[in-house]
Amino acid sequence: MKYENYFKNYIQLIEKTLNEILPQGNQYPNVIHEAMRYAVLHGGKRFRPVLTLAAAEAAGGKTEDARLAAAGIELIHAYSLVHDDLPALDNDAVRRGNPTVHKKFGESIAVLTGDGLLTLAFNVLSQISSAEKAVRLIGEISTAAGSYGMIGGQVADIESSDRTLSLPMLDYINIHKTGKLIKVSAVAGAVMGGASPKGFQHIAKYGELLGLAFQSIDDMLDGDGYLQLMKIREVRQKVRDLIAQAKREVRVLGKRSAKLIALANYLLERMPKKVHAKVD
Ligand code: GRG
Repeated sequence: MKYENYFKNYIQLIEKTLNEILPQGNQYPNVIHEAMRYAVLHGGKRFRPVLTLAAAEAAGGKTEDARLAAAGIELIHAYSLVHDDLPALDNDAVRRGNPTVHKKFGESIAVLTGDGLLTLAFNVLSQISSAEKAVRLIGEISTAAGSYGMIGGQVADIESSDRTLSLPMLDYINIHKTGKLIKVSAVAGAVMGGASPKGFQHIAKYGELLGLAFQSIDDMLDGDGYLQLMKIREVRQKVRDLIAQAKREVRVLGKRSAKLIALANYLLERMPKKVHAKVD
Protein backbone atom coordinates (compact mmCIF):
# COMPACT_ATOMS: atom_id res chain seq x y z
CA MET A 1 0.00 0.00 0.00
CA LYS A 2 1.26 3.45 -0.86
CA TYR A 3 0.31 5.59 2.14
CA GLU A 4 0.07 8.89 0.20
CA ASN A 5 -2.32 7.33 -2.36
CA TYR A 6 -4.46 5.34 0.04
CA PHE A 7 -4.98 8.32 2.36
CA LYS A 8 -5.03 10.97 -0.41
CA ASN A 9 -8.50 12.30 0.48
CA TYR A 10 -7.67 12.49 4.16
CA ILE A 11 -4.35 14.24 3.52
CA GLN A 12 -6.06 16.76 1.19
CA LEU A 13 -8.66 17.56 3.85
CA ILE A 14 -5.92 17.96 6.49
CA GLU A 15 -3.76 20.23 4.28
CA LYS A 16 -6.78 22.38 3.38
CA THR A 17 -7.81 22.71 7.02
CA LEU A 18 -4.28 23.56 8.20
CA ASN A 19 -3.97 26.13 5.45
CA GLU A 20 -7.26 27.74 6.52
CA ILE A 21 -6.63 27.81 10.26
CA LEU A 22 -3.08 29.18 10.15
CA PRO A 23 -2.90 32.99 10.04
CA GLN A 24 -1.83 34.45 6.68
CA GLY A 25 1.83 35.45 6.40
CA ASN A 26 0.85 39.04 5.62
CA GLN A 27 -0.96 39.45 8.97
CA TYR A 28 0.96 41.72 11.34
CA PRO A 29 3.39 40.80 12.95
CA ASN A 30 4.19 38.99 9.69
CA VAL A 31 7.30 37.11 10.81
CA ILE A 32 5.56 34.96 13.44
CA HIS A 33 2.78 34.02 11.03
CA GLU A 34 5.27 33.21 8.26
CA ALA A 35 7.23 31.06 10.72
CA MET A 36 4.11 29.26 11.96
CA ARG A 37 3.09 28.45 8.37
CA TYR A 38 6.66 27.39 7.55
CA ALA A 39 6.73 25.02 10.53
CA VAL A 40 3.46 23.32 9.61
CA LEU A 41 2.98 23.45 5.86
CA HIS A 42 6.28 22.04 4.54
CA GLY A 43 5.99 18.28 4.56
CA GLY A 44 5.33 15.73 7.25
CA LYS A 45 3.42 12.50 6.92
CA ARG A 46 0.37 13.82 8.79
CA PHE A 47 0.25 10.47 10.59
CA ARG A 48 -1.57 11.81 13.68
CA PRO A 49 -4.37 13.70 11.87
CA VAL A 50 -4.82 10.80 9.43
CA LEU A 51 -5.27 8.59 12.49
CA THR A 52 -7.89 10.99 13.89
CA LEU A 53 -9.92 10.92 10.66
CA ALA A 54 -9.62 7.13 10.37
CA ALA A 55 -10.76 6.72 13.98
CA ALA A 56 -13.77 8.99 13.38
CA GLU A 57 -14.75 6.78 10.43
CA ALA A 58 -14.24 3.61 12.48
CA ALA A 59 -16.49 5.09 15.16
CA GLY A 60 -19.25 5.53 12.57
CA GLY A 61 -18.90 9.29 12.06
CA LYS A 62 -17.97 11.55 9.14
CA THR A 63 -14.31 12.45 8.57
CA GLU A 64 -15.32 16.08 7.89
CA ASP A 65 -16.60 16.36 11.48
CA ALA A 66 -13.16 15.43 12.85
CA ARG A 67 -11.10 17.84 10.72
CA LEU A 68 -10.63 20.55 13.36
CA ALA A 69 -9.62 17.99 15.96
CA ALA A 70 -7.16 16.45 13.49
CA ALA A 71 -5.65 19.82 12.56
CA GLY A 72 -5.37 20.91 16.20
CA ILE A 73 -3.35 17.80 17.01
CA GLU A 74 -1.05 18.34 14.02
CA LEU A 75 -0.38 21.92 15.23
CA ILE A 76 0.72 20.50 18.60
CA HIS A 77 2.94 17.95 16.88
CA ALA A 78 4.50 20.71 14.74
CA TYR A 79 5.15 22.85 17.83
CA SER A 80 6.90 19.93 19.57
CA LEU A 81 9.22 19.51 16.58
CA VAL A 82 10.08 23.24 16.45
CA HIS A 83 10.99 23.28 20.16
CA ASP A 84 12.75 19.92 20.03
CA ASP A 85 15.02 21.18 17.23
CA LEU A 86 16.17 24.21 19.25
CA PRO A 87 19.82 24.46 20.38
CA ALA A 88 18.70 23.99 24.02
CA LEU A 89 17.24 20.59 23.12
CA ASP A 90 18.39 18.57 20.09
CA ASN A 91 20.08 21.41 18.19
CA ASP A 92 19.02 20.20 14.73
CA ALA A 93 19.64 22.17 11.55
CA VAL A 94 17.33 20.26 9.21
CA ARG A 95 13.74 19.10 9.60
CA ARG A 96 11.63 17.54 6.85
CA GLY A 97 14.43 18.32 4.41
CA ASN A 98 14.36 22.07 5.16
CA PRO A 99 16.28 24.34 7.55
CA THR A 100 14.75 24.15 11.03
CA VAL A 101 12.65 27.13 12.16
CA HIS A 102 15.43 28.59 14.36
CA LYS A 103 17.93 28.31 11.48
CA LYS A 104 15.58 30.19 9.17
CA PHE A 105 13.96 32.70 11.56
CA GLY A 106 16.29 32.82 14.57
CA GLU A 107 15.96 31.30 18.03
CA SER A 108 13.61 33.77 19.68
CA ILE A 109 11.11 33.57 16.82
CA ALA A 110 11.37 29.76 16.90
CA VAL A 111 10.48 29.66 20.62
CA LEU A 112 7.52 31.95 19.94
CA THR A 113 6.50 29.93 16.87
CA GLY A 114 6.12 26.85 19.05
CA ASP A 115 4.15 28.87 21.60
CA GLY A 116 1.97 30.34 18.85
CA LEU A 117 1.18 26.89 17.38
CA LEU A 118 0.34 25.33 20.75
CA THR A 119 -1.95 28.23 21.63
CA LEU A 120 -3.61 28.22 18.20
CA ALA A 121 -4.29 24.49 18.56
CA PHE A 122 -6.57 25.07 21.54
CA ASN A 123 -8.29 27.97 19.81
CA VAL A 124 -9.04 25.63 16.88
CA LEU A 125 -10.38 22.95 19.24
CA SER A 126 -12.64 25.54 20.85
CA GLN A 127 -14.26 26.08 17.42
CA ILE A 128 -15.61 22.50 17.28
CA SER A 129 -19.36 22.97 16.88
CA SER A 130 -20.39 20.66 19.73
CA ALA A 131 -19.35 22.48 22.91
CA GLU A 132 -19.50 19.21 24.85
CA LYS A 133 -17.08 17.46 22.46
CA ALA A 134 -14.83 20.53 22.31
CA VAL A 135 -14.42 20.63 26.08
CA ARG A 136 -13.81 16.88 26.22
CA LEU A 137 -11.10 17.11 23.55
CA ILE A 138 -9.43 20.12 25.14
CA GLY A 139 -9.17 18.11 28.37
CA GLU A 140 -7.89 14.91 26.71
CA ILE A 141 -5.43 16.65 24.39
CA SER A 142 -3.99 19.04 26.98
CA THR A 143 -3.35 16.08 29.31
CA ALA A 144 -1.69 14.07 26.52
CA ALA A 145 0.52 16.98 25.45
CA GLY A 146 1.37 18.25 28.95
CA SER A 147 3.62 17.20 31.82
CA TYR A 148 1.65 13.97 32.38
CA GLY A 149 2.16 13.16 28.70
CA MET A 150 4.51 14.37 25.95
CA ILE A 151 6.34 16.98 28.06
CA GLY A 152 6.80 14.46 30.89
CA GLY A 153 8.31 11.99 28.42
CA GLN A 154 10.64 14.63 27.03
CA VAL A 155 11.81 15.57 30.55
CA ALA A 156 12.45 11.90 31.44
CA ASP A 157 14.38 11.59 28.17
CA ILE A 158 16.58 14.58 29.01
CA GLU A 159 17.17 13.33 32.56
CA SER A 160 18.14 9.88 31.26
CA SER A 161 20.65 11.14 28.74
CA ASP A 162 23.59 10.95 31.17
CA ARG A 163 22.45 7.77 32.96
CA THR A 164 22.30 4.09 32.12
CA LEU A 165 18.85 3.56 30.72
CA SER A 166 16.61 0.76 32.03
CA LEU A 167 13.86 -0.86 29.97
CA PRO A 168 11.04 0.39 32.27
CA MET A 169 12.42 3.96 31.95
CA LEU A 170 12.66 3.68 28.17
CA ASP A 171 9.06 2.39 28.10
CA TYR A 172 8.01 5.41 30.19
CA ILE A 173 9.79 7.80 27.84
CA ASN A 174 8.29 6.28 24.69
CA ILE A 175 4.77 5.87 26.05
CA HIS A 176 4.74 9.54 27.11
CA LYS A 177 6.94 11.39 24.63
CA THR A 178 5.47 9.84 21.50
CA GLY A 179 2.72 7.46 22.54
CA LYS A 180 0.34 9.81 24.35
CA LEU A 181 -0.14 12.20 21.40
CA ILE A 182 -0.69 9.27 19.04
CA LYS A 183 -3.16 7.65 21.42
CA VAL A 184 -5.08 10.90 21.83
CA SER A 185 -5.22 11.28 18.03
CA ALA A 186 -7.25 8.06 17.96
CA VAL A 187 -9.28 9.08 21.02
CA ALA A 188 -10.16 12.44 19.44
CA GLY A 189 -11.42 10.69 16.31
CA ALA A 190 -13.51 8.30 18.40
CA VAL A 191 -15.08 11.24 20.29
CA MET A 192 -15.79 13.23 17.11
CA GLY A 193 -17.18 10.13 15.36
CA GLY A 194 -19.59 9.50 18.25
CA ALA A 195 -18.16 6.10 19.24
CA SER A 196 -20.17 3.83 21.51
CA PRO A 197 -18.52 3.18 24.91
CA LYS A 198 -17.27 -0.19 23.63
CA GLY A 199 -16.07 1.26 20.30
CA PHE A 200 -14.28 3.99 22.22
CA GLN A 201 -12.37 1.45 24.34
CA HIS A 202 -11.25 -0.50 21.27
CA ILE A 203 -10.11 2.60 19.36
CA ALA A 204 -8.29 4.04 22.38
CA LYS A 205 -6.44 0.77 22.97
CA TYR A 206 -5.56 0.59 19.27
CA GLY A 207 -4.11 4.13 19.51
CA GLU A 208 -2.04 3.20 22.54
CA LEU A 209 -0.56 0.13 20.83
CA LEU A 210 0.09 2.04 17.61
CA GLY A 211 1.88 4.79 19.53
CA LEU A 212 4.35 2.32 20.99
CA ALA A 213 4.85 0.61 17.64
CA PHE A 214 5.48 4.00 16.01
CA GLN A 215 8.27 4.88 18.44
CA SER A 216 9.82 1.40 18.23
CA ILE A 217 9.98 1.74 14.42
CA ASP A 218 11.48 5.21 14.79
CA ASP A 219 14.13 3.67 17.04
CA MET A 220 14.92 1.13 14.30
CA LEU A 221 15.18 3.91 11.71
CA ASP A 222 17.51 5.87 14.03
CA GLY A 223 19.40 2.84 15.44
CA ASP A 224 18.57 4.20 18.89
CA GLY A 225 16.24 3.72 21.91
CA TYR A 226 15.11 0.10 22.26
CA LEU A 227 18.02 -0.98 20.06
CA GLN A 228 20.38 -0.04 22.90
CA LEU A 229 18.68 -2.49 25.27
CA MET A 230 17.19 -5.25 23.11
CA LYS A 231 18.32 -7.42 20.21
CA ILE A 232 17.21 -6.18 16.78
CA ARG A 233 15.09 -9.29 16.20
CA GLU A 234 13.39 -8.72 19.58
CA VAL A 235 12.47 -5.14 18.64
CA ARG A 236 11.18 -6.37 15.29
CA GLN A 237 9.02 -9.00 17.01
CA LYS A 238 7.78 -6.44 19.53
CA VAL A 239 6.59 -4.20 16.67
CA ARG A 240 4.89 -7.11 14.90
CA ASP A 241 3.12 -8.11 18.14
CA LEU A 242 1.99 -4.54 18.92
CA ILE A 243 0.57 -4.09 15.43
CA ALA A 244 -1.16 -7.47 15.39
CA GLN A 245 -2.74 -6.66 18.75
CA ALA A 246 -3.80 -3.19 17.55
CA LYS A 247 -5.53 -4.68 14.50
CA ARG A 248 -7.33 -7.25 16.67
CA GLU A 249 -8.69 -4.41 18.83
CA VAL A 250 -10.47 -2.67 15.96
CA ARG A 251 -11.44 -5.65 13.76
CA VAL A 252 -14.51 -6.08 15.97
CA LEU A 253 -15.81 -2.77 14.53
CA GLY A 254 -16.19 -4.44 11.11
CA LYS A 255 -15.75 -2.76 7.71
CA ARG A 256 -15.62 0.73 9.23
CA SER A 257 -12.19 -0.08 10.67
CA ALA A 258 -10.58 -0.65 7.22
CA LYS A 259 -8.61 2.61 7.36
CA LEU A 260 -7.30 1.89 10.87
CA ILE A 261 -6.17 -1.56 9.71
CA ALA A 262 -4.47 0.02 6.66
CA LEU A 263 -2.71 2.55 8.88
CA ALA A 264 -1.40 -0.22 11.14
CA ASN A 265 -0.18 -2.13 8.05
CA TYR A 266 1.55 1.02 6.79
CA LEU A 267 3.53 1.21 10.04
CA LEU A 268 4.58 -2.40 9.61
CA GLU A 269 5.83 -1.56 6.10
CA ARG A 270 7.85 1.36 7.52
CA MET A 271 9.92 -1.05 9.55
CA PRO A 272 13.39 -0.97 7.95
CA LYS A 273 14.79 -4.18 6.42
CA LYS A 274 18.32 -3.37 7.58
CA VAL A 275 18.93 -1.96 11.05
CA HIS A 276 22.17 -0.84 12.67
CA ALA A 277 22.28 0.01 16.37
CA LYS A 278 24.20 3.25 17.05
CA VAL A 279 27.33 2.88 19.12
CA ASP A 280 27.89 5.75 21.59
C1 GRG B 1 7.82 19.84 23.43
C2 GRG B 1 10.31 20.01 23.07
C3 GRG B 1 9.10 19.20 23.11
C4 GRG B 1 9.25 17.89 22.85
C5 GRG B 1 8.22 16.90 22.94
C6 GRG B 1 7.55 14.89 20.40
C7 GRG B 1 8.77 15.40 21.05
C8 GRG B 1 8.77 15.57 22.50
C9 GRG B 1 9.86 15.72 20.37
C10 GRG B 1 9.99 15.61 18.93
C11 GRG B 1 11.22 14.87 18.55
C12 GRG B 1 11.02 13.43 18.30
C13 GRG B 1 11.94 12.80 17.34
C14 GRG B 1 10.09 12.76 18.93
C15 GRG B 1 9.78 11.38 18.73
C16 GRG B 1 8.50 11.34 18.02
C17 GRG B 1 8.69 11.38 16.57
C18 GRG B 1 9.18 10.14 15.92
C19 GRG B 1 8.44 12.48 15.91
C20 GRG B 1 8.47 12.58 14.44
O1 GRG B 1 7.17 12.35 14.02
P1 GRG B 1 6.81 12.00 12.52
O2 GRG B 1 7.67 10.86 12.05
O3 GRG B 1 7.24 13.32 11.76
O4 GRG B 1 5.33 11.81 12.43
P2 GRG B 1 6.58 14.04 10.50
O5 GRG B 1 7.66 14.97 9.97
O6 GRG B 1 6.19 12.99 9.49
O7 GRG B 1 5.40 14.80 11.00
